[in-house]
Amino acid sequence: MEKRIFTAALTGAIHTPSMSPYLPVTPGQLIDEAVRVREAGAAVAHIHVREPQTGVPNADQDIYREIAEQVKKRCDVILCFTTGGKLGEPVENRVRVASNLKPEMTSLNAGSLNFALFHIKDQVKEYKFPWEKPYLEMTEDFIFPNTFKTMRQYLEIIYANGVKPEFEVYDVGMLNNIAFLLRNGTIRKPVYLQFVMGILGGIPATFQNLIFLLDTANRQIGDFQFSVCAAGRHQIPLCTGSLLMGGHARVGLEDSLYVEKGVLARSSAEQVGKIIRIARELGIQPATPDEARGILGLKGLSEVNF
Ligand code: KMH
Ligand code: ZN
Repeated sequence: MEKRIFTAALTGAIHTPSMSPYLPVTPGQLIDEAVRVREAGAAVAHIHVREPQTGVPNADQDIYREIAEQVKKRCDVILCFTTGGKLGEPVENRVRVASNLKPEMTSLNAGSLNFALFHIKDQVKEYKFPWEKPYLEMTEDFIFPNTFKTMRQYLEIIYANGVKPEFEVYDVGMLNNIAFLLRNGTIRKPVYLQFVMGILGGIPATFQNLIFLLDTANRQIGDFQFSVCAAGRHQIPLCTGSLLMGGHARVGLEDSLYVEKGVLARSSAEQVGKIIRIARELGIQPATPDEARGILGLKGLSEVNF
C-alpha cells in the first residue's frame, strides 16, 4: 500500500469569521482542530494564528508558542507554520516563527503575486467584524511580496534553524524561482512543493494546469515531493488528481469552507476524512506523522524549540 501525506490547513488568512461559524480563531479552537485532524488521518497541520476576539489574522509569537506547546502535549502531528501570515503583514514579522520555535516545517512562498480576495466580499451577507470587508477589498490593489531577497533571507533563517521549507507554488513561474535558487545553492534538496491552485492572481485549478506544473517541475527541478491544495470547490477534485499523479494532498478550512456543495465543513477533519476515504478507494493509505517525517526528511519533534 502506498503511503501519502495528508495536510490540513486549519484557518489560514483568506477566510473571515463571518463566512463560517466553524472557522477556528482562538488558540483553544486551533489546538483542538490540530488534534482532530490528526485523529482523522492528517500527518501535518498547517498553522496560522488570529487575534482571538476578532479573528484578524496576525503573527503573534505567543499564540504560535501556545498552540505548538499544547498540540505537542496532545499528539504527534507535524506542525507546519506559515511564513505567509496575513495579507499585508510586514515581511520581517512573517519569518520570526522559524527562529523562535525552530519547528520541523514552515511554508516558504515561492514568489510574489496579486493575491486577490476582493471578488469574494459579496458572498457575505452580514459582516460580524468591521475589519473583514476592508481586508478583502484592499486586495484589489495588493501584491503578496516574496522577492528574491526575501526568499533568500527567509531560507537562510529557515535552514539555520533546522526547518524544512514547504514551497508554496501559486503559478508556474515560481518553479523558475525555485530552480534558480537551487542552482545558486540557496535551496537545498530534497525539495517539497505545495501547489496552491485557484487563487485569483495565480494559476487556475485545472487538471491540465496540474500536469503543466508537474511537467515543468520535472524539467526545472528534477526530483521533488509534491502536494496539491486548491481553492473552494476545486479542493477535493484537485487533491484527488494529485493522489492519482503520485502526490500528497492538503485540505482544510484555509482553502475551502465546504465539505460538499452548499454544506459548510464543521471542521477541517471532515475534509481530511473525505479525501482519505477517496484515497483508500485508490489503494492509498495515509502516512503517519513519523512516516511523513521519513518521506520529507524532517528533524523530528525532539529537535524543536517548544
Ligand atoms: N496568507 C496568504 C497570503 C502561507 O501560509 O505561507 C498565503 C498563505 C501562504 O497562507
Ligand atoms: Zn497558509
